[in-house]
Amino acid sequence: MEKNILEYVKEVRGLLAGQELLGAQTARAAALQEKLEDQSLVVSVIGQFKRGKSCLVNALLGEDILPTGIVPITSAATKMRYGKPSCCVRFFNGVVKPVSEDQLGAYINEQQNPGNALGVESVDMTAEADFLKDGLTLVDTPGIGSYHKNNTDAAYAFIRESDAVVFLLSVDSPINEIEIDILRNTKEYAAKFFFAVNKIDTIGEADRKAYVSYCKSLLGMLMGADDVALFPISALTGEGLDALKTELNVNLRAKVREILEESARLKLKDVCGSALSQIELYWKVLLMPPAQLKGCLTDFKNYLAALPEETAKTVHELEADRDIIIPGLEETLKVKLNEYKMGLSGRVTEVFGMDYHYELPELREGDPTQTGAENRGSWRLASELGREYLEETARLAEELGRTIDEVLMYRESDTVAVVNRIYTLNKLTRTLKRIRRILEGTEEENPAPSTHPIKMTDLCP
Ligand SMILES: Nc1nc2c(ncn2[C@@H]2O[C@H](COP(=O)(O)OP(=O)(O)OP(=O)(O)O)[C@@H](O)[C@H]2O)c(=O)[nH]1
Ligand SMILES: [Mg+2]
Repeated sequence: MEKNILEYVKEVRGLLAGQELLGAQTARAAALQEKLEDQSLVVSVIGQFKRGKSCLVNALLGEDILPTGIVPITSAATKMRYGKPSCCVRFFNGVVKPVSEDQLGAYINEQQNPGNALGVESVDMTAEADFLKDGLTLVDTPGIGSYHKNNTDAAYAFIRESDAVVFLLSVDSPINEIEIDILRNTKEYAAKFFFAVNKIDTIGEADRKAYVSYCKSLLGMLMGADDVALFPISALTGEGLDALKTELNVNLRAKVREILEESARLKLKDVCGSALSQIELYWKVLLMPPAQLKGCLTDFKNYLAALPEETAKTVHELEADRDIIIPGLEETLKVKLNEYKMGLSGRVTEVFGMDYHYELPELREGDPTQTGAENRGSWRLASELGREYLEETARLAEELGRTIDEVLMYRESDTVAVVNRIYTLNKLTRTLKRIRRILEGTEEENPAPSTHPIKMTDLCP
């Protein structure tokens, strides 16, 4: 590609910005730009459940930081970066809670947090381990394929963010269908693979050799490569770890820029694909039989109309309608506001089948600028905070109702506005498809610019 990948990321971000229904893709393009500018590389340890991923992360760091165990355990991704030891749990509703290392299990162990009832999105940890130097993020992901489907989903969600992966097998079994699936999926997002087979301390030399030779040829076939390096290791005894570490130093740490660029290309291709699918969903809604569309809209409007009563109830239950001071109320209402936004997007998906994205502000527990008695704001009257919450939720609902009317061109009396919207959308579709083809290497850059005037076909999906 002539243009560098950062320029394409910026172009896609610019194209998507301001498109009401493409907020999630815009946010991903923005995150990709930040990642490339910061040159921050994410390497994840992935694999089927119980292969020894958490043990391997501990071994690479040289510290027993992560909980490990015999039964399905890890239920959320833990991102490790270099820094003074610290640990924060990140929840789906935007709350970020500092916890001590020994509390970690309560959030990321399937047994202590079954089905992820606490809504943990991921954990951010810092440790002063040499392996994490040079801005590397090492991630322990949940195991894939166990009875606990939420762990599989959490792992797959994180794989999308990985630039490189250490794919961990174990001598317990040769590569199976689940692992082949993981590999196929990961190839869509990660630019570099390192393969290791764990628990070699449990078998003899002859079995090791047979295992490695069998899996190496299978992996070669799956990766479309003549030769794939497969590192036999024991995360428990440390055997073979030095060879794996050397490989990671030579082919990961020393090649950050190269890996990031390739990973950004894969991820940007996915962002374009996801924006195109969302546009397709949007067309499906627009082309619904009018009576059906009207039914959906009525459904949605009824939902919005019922919200003020619900939010008033919340305020009342929290006693936020009284002239008293309630410590921590401001923080509670901020969390409720994030959850309110999550409810709105969920409902759009439910009724129309499309995504609707809200940026959720991060809410740090224990941060004096946001919470706690030191915060002057928290001494405000509950009634005032409650009123603000009611106003803000009403504004969000009204804004969403208007956006939905606009994007679905409902009750739009101005024909020019309708034509413009369709034309812009079709132009965006064509541009995204072209960029995706360039990223795939199936189209040349800089074709002669089109000079044709607007045709009827520009106005149809
Ligand atoms: N013998 C032996 N056992 C190991 C080795 N590595 C891990 N184990 C054991 O395998 C079990 C699972 O280890 P974990 O590190 O928790 O595995 P995991 O892949 O993180 O598990 P999930 O997160 O639940 O998918 C534990 O009982 C470990 O002690 C190893 O190299 N040799
Ligand atoms: Mg684990």
